Amino acid sequence: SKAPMRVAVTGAAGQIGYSLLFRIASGEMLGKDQPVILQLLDLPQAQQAVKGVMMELDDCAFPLLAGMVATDDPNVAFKDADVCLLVGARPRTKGMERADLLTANGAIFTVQGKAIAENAKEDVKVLVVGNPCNTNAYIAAAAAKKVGRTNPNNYHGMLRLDHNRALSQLAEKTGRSVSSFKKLVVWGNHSPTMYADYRNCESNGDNVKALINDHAWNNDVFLPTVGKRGAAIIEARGLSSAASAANAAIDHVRDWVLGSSDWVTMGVPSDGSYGIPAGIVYGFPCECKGGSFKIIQGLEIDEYSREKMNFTLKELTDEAEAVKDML
Ligand code: NAX
Repeated sequence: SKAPMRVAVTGAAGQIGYSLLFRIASGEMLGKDQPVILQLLDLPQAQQAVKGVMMELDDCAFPLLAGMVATDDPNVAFKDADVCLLVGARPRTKGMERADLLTANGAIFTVQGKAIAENAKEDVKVLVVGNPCNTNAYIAAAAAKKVGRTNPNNYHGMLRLDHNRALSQLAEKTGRSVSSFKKLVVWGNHSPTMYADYRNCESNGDNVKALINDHAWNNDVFLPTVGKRGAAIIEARGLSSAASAANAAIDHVRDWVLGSSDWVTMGVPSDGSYGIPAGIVYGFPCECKGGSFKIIQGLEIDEYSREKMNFTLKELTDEAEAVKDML
């Protein structure tokens, strides 16, 4: 049988953690034949809650769960990790300015990026879920780069929830199944400015843009619905998206590790593709094979798309500017 893989999860006592951990332990992320060891990081005051979650994981008697560690020390949590899911972050509280939020998270993600680079496997794959996830991944990658050892391109932000939300809106609009849609991409930031782009999307041999043929719907209904979906969930549920966010994290890492059969949206450090400045963590269409990913090249960018892509980029370059003294 295979040697266990070590998966570090931060914010393990939180609501996303509660949806995520059980699915990782059941083999939905790394494969039904892949044993896993969970290394759970949370704040000191959350350690008791983490213990409770571990008791429930025990009680599932998952055949693939080969061990668990709970800690408040990033150096312990990231030790020899193959995959790190950075879910815990400083939430925005009443009266907190955007700049304060960025600095509070900057402090967390510089520490965690350094600890990953010093302790994890050299080919570790890191996915940041905690918001602002693109900039938090950018910060972690910068901190990791100073240490060396790990690959700075393997520090990702999660855009997959936006991708999946867009798929479900397309399915509803056209009456077709979610699985019929291929080649969708969500460009940019995980925020209401993201640009979900179905110009290249196909469904059962049809081009989806031609099929829908409704620019007003795209501009006035589809993009706002996908962009504000997180707020709509909070409004309806009284709590932010958790199970769907956990599901998206599973999808992102599963495709990265095991390969993708379609384009997938990943927030990855730009290599300059499509004119996005190098290093900015931006949603791109990617393909995964053999444990690595590459950005799909050569897509045509029309004027409308360029404007949308620049708008969401501006938010990210502003955030990068705001944290530059921390890097
Ligand atoms: P919760 O508040 O339920 O849980 C967060 C957990 O993280 C808590 O247990 C807390 O103690 C822990 N934590 C805080 N700082 C930590 C640190 N420095 N080290 C380790 N653990 C720490 O939040 P939850 O609903 O689980 O959401 C977690 C994060 O995901 C938030 O930042 C949220 O904004 C973000 N989201 C990102 C999404 C995405 O698509 N990228 C969508 C869902 C979600 O909004």
